[in-house]
Amino acid sequence: MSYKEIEKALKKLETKGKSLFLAQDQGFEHGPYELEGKTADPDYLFHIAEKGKVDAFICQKGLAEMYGESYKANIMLKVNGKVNPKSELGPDGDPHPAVTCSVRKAVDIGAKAIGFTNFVGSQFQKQIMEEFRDIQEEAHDFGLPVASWIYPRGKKVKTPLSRENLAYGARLGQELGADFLKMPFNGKPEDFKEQIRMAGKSKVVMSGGAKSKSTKEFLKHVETVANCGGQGFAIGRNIWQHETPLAVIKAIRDIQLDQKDVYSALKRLE
Ligand code: FBP
Repeated sequence: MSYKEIEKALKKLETKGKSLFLAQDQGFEHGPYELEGKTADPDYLFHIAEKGKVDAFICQKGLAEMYGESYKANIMLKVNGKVNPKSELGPDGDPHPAVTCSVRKAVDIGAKAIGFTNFVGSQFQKQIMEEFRDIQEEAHDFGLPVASWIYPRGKKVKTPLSRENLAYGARLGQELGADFLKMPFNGKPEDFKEQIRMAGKSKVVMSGGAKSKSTKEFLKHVETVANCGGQGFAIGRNIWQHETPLAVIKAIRDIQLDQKDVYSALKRLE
């Protein structure tokens, strides 16, 4: 399929040219400690995605297959994942996620995009990149855009958030053919702009990170990234672990789509 077709599919993952994805694979990636109270209920999470009108809800196959049909939300199906290495159930050594879903199955489930983590710097990166090659090519054959999580990680990686490593990661993601690059923001706008520069046509979205103690501080990051020209955000815990997730989504959209500042966006939470 030509890239023009993929570009048409990408438009369906945007609102006014920008993207906000809600990510929930932390039950898999981190463990039950992330899923306090109602956040363990997939219906609660899908409800936030639908009511919040995010551009896609990111989840593993189980949630997508058993719950997705009941909700009006685009699904970005995460097709690889790893168990938390800090858990007794997790593996030792550098990360090498399991491929957990085929592209064909994701298409059957109705996914509108595919998500895949590339741990750049892992001693297993050769295999991970080769797995990504197959996924990316098959997804594009089916007309599905592909998002790559680009996380510098592995025992050789001493500074995962350095400008050099993030910029290199962005370039690897672009040259591997990922349509979106879901990447950390290290707090330095000039470094994020460099990630965007290295990414070319690949669209850089900021990864949310652990729940911030202060919504204001979190929204300041959102504002900075929006001002850098980022495509958007793929946020999990800072939305669904918040007591008013839909208000947080509205605040993010105010900043992202209507160029409001943090202080006026915070009114959504009053
Ligand atoms: P958050 O916004 O909650 O951080 O989610 C983004 C995400 O990339 C998830 O998709 C993934 O499960 C998790 O972060 C990875 O976390 P870690 O950096 O601990 O591997």
